[in-house]
Amino acid sequence: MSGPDLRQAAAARAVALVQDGMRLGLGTGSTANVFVTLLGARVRDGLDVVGVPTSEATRVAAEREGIRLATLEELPELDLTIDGADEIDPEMRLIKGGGGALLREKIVAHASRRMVVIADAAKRVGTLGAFPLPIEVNAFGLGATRRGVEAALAACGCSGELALRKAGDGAPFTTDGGHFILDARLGRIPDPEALCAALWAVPGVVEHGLFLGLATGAILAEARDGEAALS
Ligand code: ABF
Repeated sequence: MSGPDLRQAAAARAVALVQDGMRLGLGTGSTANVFVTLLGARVRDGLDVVGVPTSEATRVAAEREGIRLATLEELPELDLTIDGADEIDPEMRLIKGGGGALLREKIVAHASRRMVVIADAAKRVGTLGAFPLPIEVNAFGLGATRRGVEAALAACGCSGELALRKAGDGAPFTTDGGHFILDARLGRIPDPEALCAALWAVPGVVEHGLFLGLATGAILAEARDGEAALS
């Protein structure tokens, strides 16, 4: 059983949660992308939903599938968001943003009554932090913001390398919102709530990849006896 099979199984279960008339948040990443593809098939079978995409990549994929789209100006409250994650802990706290879409993902998740995470069960961790924490920052003042982020990390008992994310051509990676990302390799995050507050207090930090109190459910897929088991 491969990673794609597991993503397919989790996404298929999530599609079954979608009901006629729902206003949906459409996540980003390879698992969310499978969800968009499966949702497109249901839409072509007559399901009537409207989606708000969390990235330009997802917008393009959803349009290709014929899914009706809207903005949060038009639909400020959503029924359900389905999105992937990079890590999920036992309290359903998440690290997200490995794909760089964390800002729109968090805005959309916050606007949703429910947010269900779909992922390979390998994303489950006891303590968040093995996956580098993405911190989206304004390009203006990068050096000063970086120092502020380092101080916030240290104040929360986190240490590790802070790296400016690069694109394939070696230039800084730029998000859909035109910002940069600092990836913090921390190993473990002892107090995610404290770190969340400390990072938000740094001018220049636009958003970070700690999603706390946003996920209301998770569909995690793992291989068991050659089949995909969901939990
Ligand atoms: C998005 O896609 C991100 O928040 C997360 O970084 C990533 C997960 O990707 P995948 O489903 O490809 O593992 O949800």
